[in-house]
Amino acid sequence: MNDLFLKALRCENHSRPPVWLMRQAGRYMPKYRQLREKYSFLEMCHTPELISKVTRLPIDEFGMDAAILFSDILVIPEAFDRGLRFDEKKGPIIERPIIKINDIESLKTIDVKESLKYVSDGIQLLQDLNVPLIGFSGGPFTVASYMIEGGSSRDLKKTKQWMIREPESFHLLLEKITKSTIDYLNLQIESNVDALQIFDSWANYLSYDHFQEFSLKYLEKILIGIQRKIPTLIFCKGSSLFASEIAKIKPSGISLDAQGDLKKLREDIDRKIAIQGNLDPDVLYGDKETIRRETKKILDKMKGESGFIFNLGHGILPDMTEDSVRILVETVKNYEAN
Ligand code: 1CP
Repeated sequence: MNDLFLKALRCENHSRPPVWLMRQAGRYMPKYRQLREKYSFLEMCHTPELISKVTRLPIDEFGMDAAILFSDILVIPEAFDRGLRFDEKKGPIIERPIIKINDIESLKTIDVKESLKYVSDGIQLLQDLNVPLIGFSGGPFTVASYMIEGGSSRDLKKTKQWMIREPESFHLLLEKITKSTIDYLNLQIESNVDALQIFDSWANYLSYDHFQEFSLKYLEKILIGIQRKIPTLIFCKGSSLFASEIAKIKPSGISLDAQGDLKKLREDIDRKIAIQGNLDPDVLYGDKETIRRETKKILDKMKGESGFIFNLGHGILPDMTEDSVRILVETVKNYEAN
């Protein structure tokens, strides 16, 4: 088993940094698109054999040092019975969004062993991977935003209006999502994932104080609820701004967005906490030389650091090419750390 990633999460890695990329199993891969001609995205998420197949695609093609489970953060609203579908143009649609307080009060705790069994079955088919498997969930604030907006949103206007006007019921919603997320992550742990990442992607829509009240508080509850049984990374857009606050809840690692300077952030964050990041994903639109140069800049900056994992500041986009991903991964893997 290649354990570079787990070593780096414990801040015990002394060779080159491990590398994996957010959204590494996705539409930029022709083999993924071929599968999508046969199956809808949700069919793929619901079928253990396809979960296993898609999770392996980037590992087989590019040799990343960790695999991320193929699934989506929106399986939680789906399991809350709010209805989920994916529109080719609009993206995710929640068919029964939260529109009144009673919609929150009547949400029932998810029986994860029943509703999300397909995820644990998928994880079980991945036990022969030769790299660690990362399980995941959304952060409660981000999941709540999809449940209120009814899908993707440019401004999270409905979510923030609700949060500001009705904080009490908004907290109740976050509380309910948190409880089911803890059960869901514990199910993934029991099924044998090696690490977890929590994606509170849209926390960057929050002010500094609201971040603590509506995002961080619930991320901490999750870390406590899973009893820190396995290493857990926290990602959000805005993580380089909120890094020192995130460090206070003691995750194993913080996944940093592309805005922050890794070297400066390393000095501010407790050295027991690993950092992950943070190449601007748009660099993947560059030519070979640009990708190599920008990747090396980060590698040089972090040379000799034991708790560093190479990643992007956010996910790979569907119109990026396999060649650019290959060059990035090769550059990290061929880097002489000493
Ligand atoms: O059309 C298709 O084939 C679906 C494209 C796709 C894929 C491949 C979606 C739709 N989700 C995923 C997989 C996915 N999503 C993974 C696992 C695979 C991997 O990372 O390689 C993960 C970890 C996610 C997480 C996820 N889903 C997040 C958090 C991470 C992030 O990017 O910020 C969010 C916000 C979602 C919601 C989602 N899922 C899919 C779409 C188009 C969206 C909406 C994004 C938005 O609102 O902008």
